[in-house]
Amino acid sequence: MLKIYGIPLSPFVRKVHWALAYKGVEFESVPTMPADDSAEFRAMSPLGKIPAMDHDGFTVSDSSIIIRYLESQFPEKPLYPSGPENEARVCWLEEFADTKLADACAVFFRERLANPRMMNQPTDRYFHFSRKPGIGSQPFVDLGPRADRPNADHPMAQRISSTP
Ligand SMILES: N[C@@H](CCC(=O)N[C@@H](CS)C(=O)NCC(=O)O)C(=O)O
Repeated sequence: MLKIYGIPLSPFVRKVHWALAYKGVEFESVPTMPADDSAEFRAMSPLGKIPAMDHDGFTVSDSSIIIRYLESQFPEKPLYPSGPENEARVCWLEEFADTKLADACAVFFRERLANPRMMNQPTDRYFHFSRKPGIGSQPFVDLGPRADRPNADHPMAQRISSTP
């Protein structure tokens, strides 16, 4: 039996659920919070991150690694294109989505949803969305201006924070 550990609120967990649904592979979802410190979970995910996978006793973590494993085990409906160039392009997009894009979205998830609605904590008004002309819509984390923030007097921090 294939088990995926992690709560589906995590985009990385949903990414694996979606890959399995696309491939038509049945699995059991085991709701597990990030940083769960049970010995069983840490044996699968030493960094404490979700998702982790248990496939008939073989365990591994990280959404991209899990999906590469699934691609080898269940190759019938491939998720990655054939050919080294196309595969490299898709892997680059996946890496971008998992890092820069996820980090940018995490700020809004934390400040707009998690803190005010789930953690009963106020939103940090110094985080907000702005645009950089010429690049199009792009998320920025506002780091200034505020004396106790790093680079608060940097011109870019001033410009970003003054952009409506
Ligand atoms: N690169 C990892 C990222 C997974 C990740 O950051 N998961 C978050 C939840 S959305 C987590 O478990 N965070 C707990 C921690 O960092 O301690 C992947 O693709 O699976």
